[in-house]
Amino acid sequence: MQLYHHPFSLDSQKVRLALEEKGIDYTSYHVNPIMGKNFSPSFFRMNPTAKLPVFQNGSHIIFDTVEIIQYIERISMVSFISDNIKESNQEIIQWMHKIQAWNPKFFTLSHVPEKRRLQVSKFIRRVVIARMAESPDLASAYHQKLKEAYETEEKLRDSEVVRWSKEHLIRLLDEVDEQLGGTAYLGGEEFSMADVLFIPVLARLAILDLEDEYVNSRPNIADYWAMVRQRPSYKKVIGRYFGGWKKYKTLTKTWCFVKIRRMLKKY
Ligand SMILES: N[C@@H](CCC(=O)N[C@@H](CS)C(=O)NCC(=O)O)C(=O)O
Repeated sequence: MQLYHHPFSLDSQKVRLALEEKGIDYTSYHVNPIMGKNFSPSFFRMNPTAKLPVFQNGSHIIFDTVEIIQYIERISMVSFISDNIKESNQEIIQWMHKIQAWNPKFFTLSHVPEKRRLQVSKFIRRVVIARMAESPDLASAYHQKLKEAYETEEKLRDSEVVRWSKEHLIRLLDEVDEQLGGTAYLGGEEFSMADVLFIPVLARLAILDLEDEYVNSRPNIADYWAMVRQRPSYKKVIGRYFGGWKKYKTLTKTWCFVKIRRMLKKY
């Protein structure tokens, strides 16, 4: 089994947490979207949306995060890899879809300093154009991604889009906080795939330095966040890259790469 993913990608974090929790071995391929690696022809040919993660088992390729996680659950049940071999119940599945319905894109980008965001966006567009010149047969799919990049910039200028994304997040957090007032985890007293989908949302808020506003202001979520960060899966998938000072190292490394490539005009 192969997973194409990146530590920066929230949906990749969800799938990797599921794989770690279920103890499933896989071959890992890092595809850094900030460096535009998701546009390299070999990856783009397999996945013309260029989105991460992508899970491959033989000829079976899955692009949807919830579907990948449910597939991982089924594999772990069939092979009895994990001690926790219960399939997610309807309540857990409902939580998974509710969490997945919040798209972190506009919220995240609206918290990145505008100058840096525009520089990265321009760099990625240049990468797309360079890859298009190398593989003209993929031109229409590359054009689609360029169009999406311009649309994203336009939407970010619309305060309503950003406000709507923030309100959606607040509704989700309030609902989770209420649930965690009665149970230790999202789906009940046991850790489940609903938690696997939710933990990266909290990690994203921490990376954006928004913990006080969104996490610590909700006591049940704050306690839960302190508890789930102790899990080995969290430490391996997220903590290793973004725990404490490490996030500065991780983000600076990528930023320097983009800056050098821009200077050298090497896309
Ligand atoms: N098909 C995925 C979409 C995942 C997704 O939006 N991935 C983001 C990162 S978390 C991405 O790869 N963005 C890069 C791009 O849109 O070019 C799902 O809905 O489960």
